[in-house]
Amino acid sequence: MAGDGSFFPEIQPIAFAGPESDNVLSYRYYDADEVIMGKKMRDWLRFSVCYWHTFRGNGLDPFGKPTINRPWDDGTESLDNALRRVRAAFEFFQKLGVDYYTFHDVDVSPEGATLQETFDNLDKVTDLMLELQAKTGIKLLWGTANLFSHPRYMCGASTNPDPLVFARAAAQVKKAIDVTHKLGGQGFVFWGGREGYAHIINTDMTREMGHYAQMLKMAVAYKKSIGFSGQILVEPKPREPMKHQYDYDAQTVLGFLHQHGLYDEVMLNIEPNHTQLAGHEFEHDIILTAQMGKLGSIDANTGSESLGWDTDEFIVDHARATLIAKAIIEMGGFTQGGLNFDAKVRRESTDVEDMFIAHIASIDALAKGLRNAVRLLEHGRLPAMLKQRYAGFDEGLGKQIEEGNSSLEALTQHCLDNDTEPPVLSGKQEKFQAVFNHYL
Ligand SMILES: [Mn+2]
Repeated sequence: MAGDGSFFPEIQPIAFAGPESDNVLSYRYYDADEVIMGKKMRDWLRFSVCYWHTFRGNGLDPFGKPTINRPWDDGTESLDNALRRVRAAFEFFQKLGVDYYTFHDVDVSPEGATLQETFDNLDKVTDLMLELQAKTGIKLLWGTANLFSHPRYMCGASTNPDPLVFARAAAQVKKAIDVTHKLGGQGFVFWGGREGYAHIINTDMTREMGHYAQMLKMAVAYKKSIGFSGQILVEPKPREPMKHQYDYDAQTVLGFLHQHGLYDEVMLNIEPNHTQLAGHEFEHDIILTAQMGKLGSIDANTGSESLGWDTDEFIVDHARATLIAKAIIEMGGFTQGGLNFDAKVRRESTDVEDMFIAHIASIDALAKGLRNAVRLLEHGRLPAMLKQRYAGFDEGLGKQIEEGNSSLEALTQHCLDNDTEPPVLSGKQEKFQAVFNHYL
């Protein structure tokens, strides 16, 4: 084991034990090397552990102090503590049996007294990460820069009214792309936590959004200049921490990218809890971007319908997992993205084994979802029902409309020549729902 087996002595590597297993420290549905629909489960799902929740989360909330103390973490911002935490993290990834992880710059490495010292710290910590990657075969899914925690970013990073803050954010982005590239990461994510406003009266939205587009253009240009082949991703979220955030939801971001000539350069990282905060159903943005060829990666989590904030819970619902897996299969699988657990154990779940159980339960739910989606698609009944619903657009008048070969005049003439009401066609929603449930 990467950490000499010294951080989780009670936990054996998590193995596939089959659906009859009652051991919560085993997989019932996730058999990593099993081939289904022509691909190993590990390659369909590309599971990733996030560093920020799982190795920096301590249960702090606006009403209470930290509840979670990890035995390897002395709670200081020392370099020694950061390096010890990296060794614990790699042992966790390895025992869990995931292939990928993700991190923000400040998750792994302490900020120094100067920018140069901050960079030097990040170099030292990522040197150890590179060494442990080589030793374990674990890979970096994507990296990112935290441009929202430090007070300097309180009024935005690339959307800050002060160009010196923009410059500081640019320096942080450049360094974070450099270490992501060094670690062989397959993507770089922008989540604009402070890229929005608290009140419209002191905000010039057009200038701020223009500046944000400039930051993305600089990142794309820099990525190309150093030969970094990972994807640049934007992660939508409508609010929290800001009252309004510019990356509101997937459709908003796609329009923004198109407006600024970035559509072909930037993919989306979709987090279902953020989709829910935007007022959509859990699966909406995943299915939308998958169908449009813009789903780069997924931050696999969910919220609570009864709460209006981002609770970052692990997905355990089989119906939802099936909808996600179906979208992934229908787009042909991920190329450089994956299912990254941007999810945290509850602040009341304070045992070390809870970290494992939470990930195992969600990995298994998504693996069950994959198996369900494969049966649903191979059986073909539901896809055939959907195709039938739109069959009118496959020929004649419908085909002319769809292909742009019709006009208001031509359609008016058609209606006058055939002056009858269109038939009432049932939407059959309940039948679709009933058939979907056959595969769960
Ligand atoms: Mn996220």
